[in-house]
Amino acid sequence: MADPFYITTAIHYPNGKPHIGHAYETIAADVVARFHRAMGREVRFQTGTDEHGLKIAQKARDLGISPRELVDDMSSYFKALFDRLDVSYDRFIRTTEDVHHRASQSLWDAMAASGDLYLDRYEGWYSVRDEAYYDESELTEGEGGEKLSPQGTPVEWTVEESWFFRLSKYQEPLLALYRDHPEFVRPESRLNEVRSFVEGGLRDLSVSRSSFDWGVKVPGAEDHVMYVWVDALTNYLTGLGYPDDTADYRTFWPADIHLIGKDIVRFHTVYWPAFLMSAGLPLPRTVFGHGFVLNREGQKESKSLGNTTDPHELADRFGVDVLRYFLMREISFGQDGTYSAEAIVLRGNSELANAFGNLAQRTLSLISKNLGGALPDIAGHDSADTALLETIDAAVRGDIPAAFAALAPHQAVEAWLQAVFACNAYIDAQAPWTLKKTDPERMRTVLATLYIAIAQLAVAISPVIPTSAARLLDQMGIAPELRGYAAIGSHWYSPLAESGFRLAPPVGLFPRLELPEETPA
Ligand code: ME8
Repeated sequence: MADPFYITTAIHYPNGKPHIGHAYETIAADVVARFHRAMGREVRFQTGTDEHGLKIAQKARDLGISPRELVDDMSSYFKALFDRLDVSYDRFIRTTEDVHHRASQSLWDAMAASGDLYLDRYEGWYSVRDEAYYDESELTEGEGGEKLSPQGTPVEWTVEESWFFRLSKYQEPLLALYRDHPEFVRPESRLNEVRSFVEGGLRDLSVSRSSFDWGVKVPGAEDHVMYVWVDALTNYLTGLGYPDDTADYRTFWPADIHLIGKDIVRFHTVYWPAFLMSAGLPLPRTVFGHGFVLNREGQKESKSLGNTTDPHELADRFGVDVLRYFLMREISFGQDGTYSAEAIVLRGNSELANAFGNLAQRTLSLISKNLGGALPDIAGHDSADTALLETIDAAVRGDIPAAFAALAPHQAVEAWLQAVFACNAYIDAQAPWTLKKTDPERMRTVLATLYIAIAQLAVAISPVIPTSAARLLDQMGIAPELRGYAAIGSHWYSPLAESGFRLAPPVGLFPRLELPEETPA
C-alpha cells in the first residue's frame, strides 16, 4: 500500500489513572488515523506511557512501592481504557521497554557525536509536576508568596551536576524551520507563541539528572539518567525500530503528526526538532497542539489536582461512540472546550439518536415491512432524489474528508450532520410511509435513494463512531471493501439489490439517553 501516514499521541504519565483529557487526545488521534485508513493510506498509529522521571519516582515513594510496580500497574489502566474506547493503535509503547532504552541511548550518542553535549553544573528552577526547567523570569508568585511555574505548579531550586545540550546553537535553525515550514506548528496561534519564545533567546538545556536514578542511563556516565523529556520524545522513533534500519522506520519516519496538548508544545517544537537536527534525523511534519477539556466548572482535570472523572464511567453511562462523537463534535479542535453530562445527553439524543438513528431506523423498517427486506430497484429518479444524492455526494467526497484532512474533526462532523439533516428534510417531504397505497413505485425510488444516502453517511462518519457505523453497515449488507472513502458512491447499490440480499428487521443504533438524576436539567 502506498502513501504512508504516521500519527502519534503524547505518551501519558502513569502517575495515576487516565482521565478525560487522555481519552480526548487519544480518541482524536484515533479518528484521524481511522480517517486516513479509510482514505486508503498505510497508517501507523502509536500511543503509550511515559514511565520515567522524578514525578513517577516521587509518586511511587509516596505510595511505598517501587517505580516499576507503579508503572506496571498504572500503564495497564491506560491500555485498557484505550482498548475500551476502540482506539486502533498499532503500537502501545512503554518507555521502560529495553528497546526504548537502546533507542534513547543511540539518539544521545548521535547528539554527542555532533559535539552538542557537555558536562556542567545546573543551578535553577525545576517543576516536578511539569518535569520542566524554568527561567527565573518565567516564574510567577503564588498567594503565599511562593514561586510558581507559568503553568501554576510548584518549582524547586535544583543544584546538581548535569549534562547540557547546546540548545542555544539551534535558535537560528529553529526560526528558519518555523519560517520555511509554518505547518510544523499548528494551530497558528501556537506557532506564534513558540516563535516569540525562541526569538527571546535559548539557553542550553540540562539533559541529565544525577540526584536520582529512575530513568535511562546516560551512555558512558552511568551515575546520570537522562532528563525524562529526552527519553520521552525519543519514543516516537523507538516505536519504528530506531536505531535499526527497519522497514517501519524507512516507511514511516518522519512522522506526519505528533498530536499533543497545548501545555507540551514547547517540548515538541523547540527541544525535539533541535535534538533531531543535532542527530542528523529528519523532522516531523506537523506538531498539533490541541486544547484542554474542562469540566463544567471550567477546570482542567488533572491527576495532580485529583479532580478527575473516570472515562470508563462516561463510557458506561453514555456509550463509547456517543462519548467519541460528543468530544469531536463539541470542541473546536485546537481550542479548549467543556463537557458535562447534560451536553453529552443533548448531543447524543438530538444528533445521533434522533437525526441519524431515526432516519436509518425509519428507512430500513419501511423496506423490511413493506418489501419483505428486498432492496427496491430505482425506477426513474426525479429532481428531488438527484438533488439529495448530489448533496450527500458533495459532503462525503468533499466537505467531510477535507475537514478531517485539515485536522478539523469538529467541522467534519458538522458537515456530516448537515447532510443528515438534508436526508431528514427529504424523508419528511417525500413521506414514503404514505406512498405505499398512493404510489408504490415512487415509494420504492424514495427508499432506494435513502438507502444509498444512509450507507454513504455511515461510511463517512465511521472514523468517529466506528462500532455503530459498522453495525449499521453490517445490517445493510455493505461489504467491508466498500467501507472506505475511496469506495464511497452508489455503484454498489444495484448489484446488492440484485444479489438476493434481504434486510432483516433493523436493530436501533443509539438508545435514548436519560439525564442522570443528581444533576439539574
Ligand atoms: O505531558 N484536556 O503526559 P500527561 C486535554 N508524559 N488534554 C489533556 C488534558 C486535558 N484536561 N490533560 C492532559 C505528558 N492532557 C508527557 C508527554 S510526550 C513525549 C510526553 C494531554 O499524562 C496533555 O496535554 O501529563 C498531553 O498531550 C497528554 O494529555 C498526556 O499528558
